[in-house]
Amino acid sequence: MIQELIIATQNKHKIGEIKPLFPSNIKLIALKDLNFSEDIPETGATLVENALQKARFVYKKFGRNCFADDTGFEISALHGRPGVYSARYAGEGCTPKDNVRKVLLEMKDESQRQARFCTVIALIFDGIEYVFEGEVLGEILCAETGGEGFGYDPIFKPAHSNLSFAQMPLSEKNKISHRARALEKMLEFLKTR
Ligand code: ITT
Repeated sequence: MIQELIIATQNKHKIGEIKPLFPSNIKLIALKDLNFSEDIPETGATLVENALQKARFVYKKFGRNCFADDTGFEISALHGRPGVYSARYAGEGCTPKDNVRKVLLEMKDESQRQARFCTVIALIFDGIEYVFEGEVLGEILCAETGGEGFGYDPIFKPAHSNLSFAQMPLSEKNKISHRARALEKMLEFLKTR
């Protein structure tokens, strides 16, 4: 039987990454398919709170199974920043490029360059909430490198790779990414439903 699942995001890059990882027996429904184009509030203090807040918002509105992704980019030398503030690190209304520039500036003279991406997926299935997490460890590059991907991808090089996320084709990023790992756990869970 085909299951339907709403993806509770307005970020088209996330949808582009998630879609190819879905099996054909699950139909992914985007918010734009439901003519819903508003930003979903995310005011929590953690990725888990934000993911749950977004999923609950969409579940309340449509009353259908759904999941949300909240992702943070955490840099050790910056004590975990941008973290939960990854989308608006350079200030309200900033662009992803502004965020990248701010990080590069803050990291200019820093030799300790460890960083990680973490994705929390909150799923609401038949009215019950589930949370899945994925991470990828790596380091901050000294300059933007590559034109693929989105957000902080041009300045992140995963461990054991010679390429930044933005130098990889999507199929490569999707083998190791934070998002793919969290999604894999959710898809394993859905197999049991
Ligand atoms: P939704 O809340 O509508 O899902 P968003 O863009 O606000 O979209 P997040 O709060 O989860 O999503 O993400 C925060 C920011 O982190 C996002 O705007 C990107 O710039 C960045 N980001 C998220 N996932 C990323 C990835 O896989 N690679 C690089 N940057 C990423």
